[in-house]
Amino acid sequence: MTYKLVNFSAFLSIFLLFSCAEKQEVAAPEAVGPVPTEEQLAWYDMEMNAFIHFTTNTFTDKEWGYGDESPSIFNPTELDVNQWMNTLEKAGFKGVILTAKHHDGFALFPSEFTEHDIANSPYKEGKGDIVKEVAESARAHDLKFGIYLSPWDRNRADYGQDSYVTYYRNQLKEVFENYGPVFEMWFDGANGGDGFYGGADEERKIDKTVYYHWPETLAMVEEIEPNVLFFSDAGPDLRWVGNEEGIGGETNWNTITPDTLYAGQAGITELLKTGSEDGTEWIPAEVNTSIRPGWFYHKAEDSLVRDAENLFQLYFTSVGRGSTLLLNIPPDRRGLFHENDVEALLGFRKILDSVFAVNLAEKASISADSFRGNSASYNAENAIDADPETYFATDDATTTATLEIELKKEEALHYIVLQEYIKLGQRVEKFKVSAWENNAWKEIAQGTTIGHKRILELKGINTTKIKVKITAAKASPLLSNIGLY
Ligand code: FUL
Repeated sequence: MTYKLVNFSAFLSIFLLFSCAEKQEVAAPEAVGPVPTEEQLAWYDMEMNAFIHFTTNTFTDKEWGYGDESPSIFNPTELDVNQWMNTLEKAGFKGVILTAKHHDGFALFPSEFTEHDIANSPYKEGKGDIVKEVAESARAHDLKFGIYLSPWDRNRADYGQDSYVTYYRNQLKEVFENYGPVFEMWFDGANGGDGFYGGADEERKIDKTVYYHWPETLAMVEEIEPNVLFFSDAGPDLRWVGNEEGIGGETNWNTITPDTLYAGQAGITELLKTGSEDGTEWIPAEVNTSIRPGWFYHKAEDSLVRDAENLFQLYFTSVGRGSTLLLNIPPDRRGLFHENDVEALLGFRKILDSVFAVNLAEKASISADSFRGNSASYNAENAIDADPETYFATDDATTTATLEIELKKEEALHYIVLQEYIKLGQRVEKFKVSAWENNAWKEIAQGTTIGHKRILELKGINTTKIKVKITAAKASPLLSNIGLY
């Protein structure tokens, strides 16, 4: 008995040794160019985050408060952050970023450093703290919490002086120390202009490249929250996509060279949209837009809410182009998401669930014209195995690839999802998709970059076979996933 056991385990070790050898004999490709951090990788997987714009503007019907609004007008009488978070969770959002302070300077939290805050409003008789409520409710609904604290402050008398920067940093400390963890810090680009400024009623200009001493300010925040992602027009962790319409670049490189991104430069918005293939840093574009024309709630816009189908198209032009979507949903004067917004969000979820219910590639068979070192670790199967950690790869010298997927039977295909293994850098420059129709290949879609995720419409074509041809890449293409829906 003992003898048999020993024998069996010896056999098992030899077997394991051989199968491991087969898996390990071919070295993994080396990274090409800049690569994402762990936090950036987790951010892609979140796919959709919500933005919440709420302040005195909601009660004055403005988009940019002048800074002279009395806190006494801030009075949401039916406020229910759980209604917001419930809706977001049901709609599939993974994070939420709140305007803790917008340009008007009104703080949605009781700040030690100003009187221009919620503590001086009728909300909960001055005992309320909406930043705390949202942070707590978000966590209870499995949503990560993020903060927008506008650097521009039209209320402060000292805006433009050094003492204001100290004030701003004190408030950053307050929100990061009291309401963390914070996954994303959102810095917007509007900085300076006319305002109340403690009664001065004048125009103030600052040099936004130096005034806030960003390197020191960000280092201070990072000390409190090492994993935070900083969003701004130019990064350092996430970049603006260059428009507020919800349109990501069809060509979307996650890489960009920060030095090329100074405001006012011609073509800057196009550059933010496409990134640059030879960029020196990994700074992905975030696609931010609002469910309504404005960022804040206005009754007159109740009939102008994007509908479910429109939100679904937004998903394509953001997540489907390798970015994430940051969708603003502004609470109304009651302190609730308006019924029209809720209906659109839940309808959007229904469409997503039905479109992506069954991935036909999972049960298909797949082959490639070549794969890395003829090793099973890199064959085409790795692109349909539902494991994002395995990937199809070619030999280093091969920068093109043809993969053929054969379905079990003829199906009507509506969408193809392609994903690169971006941990080792973004590589694909050009690809084509063809379908087998009337005994011949017919090209049905094509694109440039893939990145984290690329979704293309296949318009319901009836077929048994799909071919994905990577025609150009800056190095051996690595595909972690191909999905067919
Ligand atoms: C901009 C701001 O000026 C808008 O009011 C809004 O907050 C938008 C998201 O960012 O820079």
